[in-house]
Amino acid sequence: MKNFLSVHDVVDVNVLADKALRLKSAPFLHQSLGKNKTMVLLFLNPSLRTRLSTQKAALNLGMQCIVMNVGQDGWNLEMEDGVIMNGNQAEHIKEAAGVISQYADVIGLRTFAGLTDREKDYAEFVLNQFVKYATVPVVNMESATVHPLQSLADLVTIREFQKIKRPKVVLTWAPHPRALPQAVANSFVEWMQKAEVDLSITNPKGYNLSPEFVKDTTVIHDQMEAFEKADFIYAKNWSSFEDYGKIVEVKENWTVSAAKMAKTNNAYFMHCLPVRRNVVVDDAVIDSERSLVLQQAGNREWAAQAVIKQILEAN
Ligand code: AN0
Ligand code: CP
Repeated sequence: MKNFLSVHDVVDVNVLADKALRLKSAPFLHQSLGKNKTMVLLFLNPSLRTRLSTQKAALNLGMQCIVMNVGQDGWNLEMEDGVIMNGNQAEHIKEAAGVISQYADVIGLRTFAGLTDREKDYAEFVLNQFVKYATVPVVNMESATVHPLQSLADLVTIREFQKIKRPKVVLTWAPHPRALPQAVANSFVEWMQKAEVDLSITNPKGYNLSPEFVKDTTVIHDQMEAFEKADFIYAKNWSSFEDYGKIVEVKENWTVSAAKMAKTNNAYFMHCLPVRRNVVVDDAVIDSERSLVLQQAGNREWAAQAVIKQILEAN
């Protein structure tokens, strides 16, 4: 594995999930692997889990770890090539990535979707510019269209809690006051398509995800129908892909409630966090014993560690 940018860098998602689970039971076995190596984590956007779990994963592997909020503390970065830099951007991504690559053996990058230019976001313009100019491996810590470290942790969590060989997993859209990226949802879909689960998506009309990600996965616009017999309910808000980056009006109530969960096969509730209580999900659901949100966040450490370990071994 050179870079970890999406599921396409992974040979077998189930094998990687098993590796993460093995690290969970023996986190400090590979401390010599990262000795005298440095991981640099760059955040253009806020984070709690990704920042701490990825840092912890690097430390578990014996690495040093430097974290920088580039979006806040660094120079404003120009991402486009060939422009006259007489505006707000003081530094070009070409120099920034080249410089950071000299201090780092592995770089983690978080760069959210801008949600204004769909073509640019879906071409992963910023992530790809960074990868182009970095000379060391890059780990995606949520980019414009995907969040693979989250999806790997989600897969690990499902594998830990599934009772049957091919559980029914339902990704449901849920409301949110702000326009959020589609990255977590897209990524969950592409990982689950490669896992041994029966995946379906439920979202209101106007909130269909990109066909490039949905492929032949069933999409149901009736949330109650979709919840029937589900073993796992994965909730997430995303802004419209069709009316790109916009919040389009939804008349029905899509908040995940106890009454809706009662339609399922006593399903577990999942969410990547951070979550808005009583908007995305009711307290009664997230506080219930079927909620796996803390377990998912806990598994972020082992997911990140499995990925960084594989990169260290390959480079
Ligand atoms: C971000 C998102 O929806 O992509 C990060 C989730 C891990 N969420 C928010 O901005 C609330
Ligand atoms: N789930 C997740 O990536 O959380 P943070 O945005 O807090 O890192």
